[in-house]
Amino acid sequence: MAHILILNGPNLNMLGVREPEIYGHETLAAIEIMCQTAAQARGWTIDFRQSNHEGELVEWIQQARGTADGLVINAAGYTHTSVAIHDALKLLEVPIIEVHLSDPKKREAFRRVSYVEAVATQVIKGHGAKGYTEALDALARIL
Ligand code: DHK
Repeated sequence: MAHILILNGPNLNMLGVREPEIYGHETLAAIEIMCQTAAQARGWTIDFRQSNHEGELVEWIQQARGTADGLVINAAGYTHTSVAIHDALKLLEVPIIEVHLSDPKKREAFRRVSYVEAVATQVIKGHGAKGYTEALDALARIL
């Protein structure tokens, strides 16, 4: 039975009201239910978390060492800025799936750099909320 950590970065707690034309109408709570359902169907457990704080995300990634079989991460705005999250992800020896609701490469120039991409096993972007369950599908193929 696999245990998967799903991490969400800043402002993703505002999904549903935050620029729905870009991020969709689903709330983060709805996405968590989608992930719980998909994980249960595989007999997996998931730990689904969100933080607006870079250091908290770094600590959760560090704690995933030895406890999680895979990581799904939408680092949100920190994707484009955080060397600290990049360095923490390098500590993991399990598959890492980077997820974005939108496709940042098709948006403003400052979103084109991802510090997560270089350490990710796979990137899923631009598929809205279903990108999260696609990330679990990707982990199932890898694990
Ligand atoms: C979410 C964010 O909050 C942005 O800062 C990223 C990402 C894109 C998303 O599409 O899920 O640039």
